[in-house]
Amino acid sequence: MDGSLPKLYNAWFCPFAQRAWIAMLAKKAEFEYIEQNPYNKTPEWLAINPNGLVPVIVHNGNAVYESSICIEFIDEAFSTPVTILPKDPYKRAHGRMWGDFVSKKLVPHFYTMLLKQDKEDQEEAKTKYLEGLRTFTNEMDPEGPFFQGKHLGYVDIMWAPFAARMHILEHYRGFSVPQTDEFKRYHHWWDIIKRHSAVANTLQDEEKMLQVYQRYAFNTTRSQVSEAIRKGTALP
Ligand code: GSH
Repeated sequence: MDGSLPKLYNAWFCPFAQRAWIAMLAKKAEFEYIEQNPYNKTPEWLAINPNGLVPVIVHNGNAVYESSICIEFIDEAFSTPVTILPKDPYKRAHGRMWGDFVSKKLVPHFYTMLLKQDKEDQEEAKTKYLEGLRTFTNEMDPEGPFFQGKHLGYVDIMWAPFAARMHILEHYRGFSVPQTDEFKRYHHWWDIIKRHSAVANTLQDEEKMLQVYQRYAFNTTRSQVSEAIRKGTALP
């Protein structure tokens, strides 16, 4: 233990970094926020994370990266009364299964929908995104209000940053979650989530966000995520 506060290397526009940020706030852990431009691959930055991606948490001289791992680390490393993953082993596994669903069945379609310039490819991504959202919604605890019940948890944190970027899809691709009965639970979930202080304090100006995502909508970004979508490989 070196006594200094844990550092969170974050980029304000990044949904993955937002996960770690929400987890820190939800956990009520003390930390130092460091705004990091992940695209500027200086030797200092690559020494912190050789992959050059945000988020990174540096705690007691050790660097932890990968947003889903950061959430779990925050939950385990800081002993506060808040727990992010449930205590029960099955519920923990259930949370991880649906966090994995977010990573594999939802997030890739978000980026595909934005990056692809061909209308047919965009429509295919919209169909898959909606299909994923339907499955995700059906798995939400019916009593809620959160995904796994009464408390903001792992799955909520995995998905909230992407739910917060729905206006980007609406603006650039005319996509929105239908206001139908089958998505009632989803809309209720988002209404609750966006007001939770840990999420609310990480939300950004929508106009500013649209500007940043222009690079995705016009397929000019060279981010590692966009290169993976172009090549059809797994996201970094
Ligand atoms: N799998 C990583 C995670 O979940 O933490 C993805 C993180 C990620 O892609 N972060 C982006 C980044 O740092 C910003 S949103 N990009 C820098 C680059 O592409 O070089």
